[in-house]
Amino acid sequence: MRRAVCPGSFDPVTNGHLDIIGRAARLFDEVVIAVGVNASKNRLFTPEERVEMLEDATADLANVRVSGFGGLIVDFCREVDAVAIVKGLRGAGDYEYELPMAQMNSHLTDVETVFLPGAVGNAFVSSSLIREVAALGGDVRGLVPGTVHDRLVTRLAERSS
Ligand code: COD
Repeated sequence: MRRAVCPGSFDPVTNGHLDIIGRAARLFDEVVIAVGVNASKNRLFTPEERVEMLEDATADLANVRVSGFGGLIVDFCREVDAVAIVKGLRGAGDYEYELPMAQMNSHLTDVETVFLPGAVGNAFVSSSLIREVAALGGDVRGLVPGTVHDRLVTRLAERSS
């Protein structure tokens, strides 16, 4: 059984994330999506809400499960017995950000990092831009799953009332 971990903040999950998760699920026997907290980013959804949205969005992928995690991602990988961390790269900016993390994780353990090139059509999609554009009234349908879009609109309306 070769298991991989797809970590991220997923605040909220986008079609870009789902492309990477779906492709990882074809490469590995099992994929665990690890929902973490990036302290440097503003949060819109709680970790529990993000787990719920991911469970819903990946319900059709039989070998994918979702879990929250705290602490080091390599410790989580050891806990679930994963051999690899799978990350998506949209461009050079992602590579600059991800490479030192992959090197640090490789220094800490023997868990490999596997980079998958993001699909060209999703290259401009990030959770932070989705939050910003939706908050300013822009239409982000088609960039996130339908249920995520609905929850986004509801949460932003709650925040502004
Ligand atoms: N297309 C392709 N890939 C994409 C897209 C897209 N449109 N959008 C995002 N991705 C990829 C990102 O490149 C990333 O690989 C992954 O999806 C998750 O993205 P985010 O933005 O949801 O998640 P991040 O970058 O905020 O997550 C950071 C982690 C929580 C994974 C990270 O901080 C972490 O591992 N923290 C744990 C603590 C730790 O171990 N720290 C030491 C690291 S060396």
